[in-house]
Amino acid sequence: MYRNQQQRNLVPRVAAIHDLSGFGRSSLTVVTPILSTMGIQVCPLPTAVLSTHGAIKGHTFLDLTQEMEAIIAHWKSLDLRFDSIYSGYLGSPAQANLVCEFIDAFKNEEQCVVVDPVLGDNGELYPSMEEEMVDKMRFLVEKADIITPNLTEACLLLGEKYREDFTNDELKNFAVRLSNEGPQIVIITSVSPDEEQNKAGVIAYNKAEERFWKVSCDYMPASYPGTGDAFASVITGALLQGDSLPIALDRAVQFISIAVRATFGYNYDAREGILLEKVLPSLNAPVQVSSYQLFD
Ligand code: PXL
Repeated sequence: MYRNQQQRNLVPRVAAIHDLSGFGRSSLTVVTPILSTMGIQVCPLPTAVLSTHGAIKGHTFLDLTQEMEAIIAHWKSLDLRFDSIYSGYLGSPAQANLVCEFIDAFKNEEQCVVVDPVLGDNGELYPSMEEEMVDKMRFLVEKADIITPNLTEACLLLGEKYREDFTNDELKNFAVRLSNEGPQIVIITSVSPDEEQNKAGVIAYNKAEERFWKVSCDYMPASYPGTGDAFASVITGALLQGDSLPIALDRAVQFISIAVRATFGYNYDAREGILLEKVLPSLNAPVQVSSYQLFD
């Protein structure tokens, strides 16, 4: 019945390999609404079920490694075609092998494989993350077309000691070294390009074009879980809609910026994440201001 889906999907379809955390706006509860709003069908392949993301004490955790194998086997039997495979938080190091197998099994020519190597933030591994996951993520990154590490994750993948004040040349060097592992496009978030004070931003490297891009925005003194998931989801959606890399970067930075501003004005427990529901419609607004620049 599904054989004729070898042709194009009527709506772009993403296999979203992330955890499902019930409360706190991260992973699938962020990925799904963002991509759906952008007109993309999300097929979740959940890696774990948690009561909340890991930053809320006492959370439950159900590892779905075995169930993933069964889900993948069923999807293979249906011959599903995915326009993108997009992975994030994994529930066990063994799942990295499963995701690699998934990519091999469902690979097609036009498809874009996005790996968000979720490992840590602010210079530290997430408390729930095993050291072994770093090696496994290195292995998974080789299979990706695009990766979206934050600066902490870039350092962990490269074996570099984390600092906040890397120079432009050091940041470029990190992006090139990561792309040498396989991905055509490397996007590093949570950086301050040009050592600009009060600016936060992202840099990106496109290996085929040998071009670097940067987008910065005003820094807000707040940090919300799940913003990395939101960022990588907008990138995935924008590229599937046909945007160029710098426009996709612009849209993702602007979306996070609006979402943080929509949230920061309230006296609110940051662990609940950005007030996504208030800003989702902005994803369908035309790009009005564009602030990307070549990063020389
Ligand atoms: O946003 C990344 C993320 C995803 N999933 C879980 C997490 C985190 C970050 O803390 O704990 C379960």
